[in-house]
Amino acid sequence: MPAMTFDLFDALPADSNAPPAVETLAPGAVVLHGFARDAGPELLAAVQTISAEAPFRHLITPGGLRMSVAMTNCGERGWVSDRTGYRYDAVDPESGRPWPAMPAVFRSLAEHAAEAAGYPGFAPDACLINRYLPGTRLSLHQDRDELDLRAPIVSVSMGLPAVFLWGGLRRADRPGRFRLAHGDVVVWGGPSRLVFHGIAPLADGDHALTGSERINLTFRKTR
Ligand code: MD6
Ligand code: FE
Repeated sequence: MPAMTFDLFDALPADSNAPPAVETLAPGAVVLHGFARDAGPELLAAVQTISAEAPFRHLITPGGLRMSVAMTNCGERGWVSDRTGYRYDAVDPESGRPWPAMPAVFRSLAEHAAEAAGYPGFAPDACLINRYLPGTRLSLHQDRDELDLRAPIVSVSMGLPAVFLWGGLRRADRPGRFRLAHGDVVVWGGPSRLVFHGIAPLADGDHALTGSERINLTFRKTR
């Protein structure tokens, strides 16, 4: 057999069931598999610093339910919920102080991911940080509290893997299920910007960097 055959064979993915590096969910929406893996330790260290200043908390929905996801924020504005509704606020209502600044490593990763997904010039002013423990879920929702819906959202998954529920433009649309692993980045906008989505209850596990947690960063341009 000519050597070339072996070269070509070696070029095939080791695991042909592995998802492609870029997976398309729908028009305007992609998963960049592993895009944030190298930055993981630095991103997680920054999450520690931020949550020391603005601790994770379980927000109350307008309907009076306590969210199972714990949240905090960094950047110029943070997403908050209480009995009066959802909003972006420059001040952490728990402390009365501005949210911690967005670290340069966060901003740079978000801008590069957006560019790689076909959204050059993304300038996030807010980063919502979600913390999941086994059993934590996020029910189907749209992200529609941002004023400028032309900007995409960049979402970074770290720690334990999750099942991402990806629906349609109507709440009743039956969602597909996609695995999001440590280092995966979802970018979506354009025709998919208002798609309903959520996270299935997190399975038990132990991750080398986060233990029993999943941490998700979502970068937004809120105005
Ligand atoms: C999460 N993500 O991955 C929840 N929203 O934990 C979101 O709700 C989300 O990943 C808007 C855009 C991207 C997202
Ligand atoms: Fe969302």
